[in-house]
Amino acid sequence: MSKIALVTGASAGFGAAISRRLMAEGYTVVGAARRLDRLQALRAELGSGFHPLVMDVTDAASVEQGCAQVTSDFDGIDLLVNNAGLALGVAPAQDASMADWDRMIATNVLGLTRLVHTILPGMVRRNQGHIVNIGSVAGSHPYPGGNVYGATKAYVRQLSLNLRADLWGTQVRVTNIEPGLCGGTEFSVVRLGDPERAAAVYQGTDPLTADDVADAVAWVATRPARVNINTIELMPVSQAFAGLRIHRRT
Ligand code: NDP
Ligand code: 8X3
Repeated sequence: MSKIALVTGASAGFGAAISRRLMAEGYTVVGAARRLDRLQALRAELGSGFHPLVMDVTDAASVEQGCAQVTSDFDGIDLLVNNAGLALGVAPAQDASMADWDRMIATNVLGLTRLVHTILPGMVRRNQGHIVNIGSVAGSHPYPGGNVYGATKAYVRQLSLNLRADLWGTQVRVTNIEPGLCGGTEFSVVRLGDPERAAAVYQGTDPLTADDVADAVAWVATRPARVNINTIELMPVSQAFAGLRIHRRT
């Protein structure tokens, strides 16, 4: 029997790459997202081992029904990849949109938490399973315009570690993967709302790719059962820390 992975945000970017990679590792993959046409295209590419699931992680009923569907179709979920997420805007906090903040919190914090709350009890009952959360360097390293997006990823980071504390004595594993600048996904188009501005983010850089992130997910998931990788932070070589800024009176 192949292992079952539930990957959220499978219709694009990291989630699609993670789905491809996990299937290559022998997993049966349930790929969840809101855009069914994208999931169906992935099904056409990957075959019957990929199961599209329409789910909006911000909608409690959608998550409940989707997860119930997965647990009735399969014995249990061996690997949950909590990848669905987004950034909206780069404005300083004092100019940012509350609607954007609301949506980031609803998706990156509440959505991810809802998935954990729904799936984790079954993993503990079976004393087997692995939750891989997709955080971000933005959760550890502040930058101008990162405000609520970075805060949501700091939440993901701390939740991942706190889950480990609660899961002591079980075989259930938790990992937080924190990528830096990564190109080739819809992330910056969603964040900036403009393909040209999005393309400029990566101009002259050699950013991470979605396959690099999928590689990290596959690696943590295929360690021996005794090994828990708590955190992976990965950046392109072209990205580094900017340090602290000092404003001087003129
Ligand atoms: P993309 O925009 O390419 O993909 C985001 C995915 O999330 C899509 O499949 C989208 O599917 C899904 N999604 C968004 N909102 C919801 C929702 N309410 N319910 C269900 N699915 C949803 O972004 P990336 O692949 O680049 O990013 C994936 C994750 O990685 C995010 O959590 C992001 O914060 C994080 N990240 C990204 C980095 C980057 O530079 N790209 C770096 C570090 C972290 P659909 O619209 O069909 O629902
Ligand atoms: C995405 C990476 O640097 O744009 O999480 O915040 S960054």
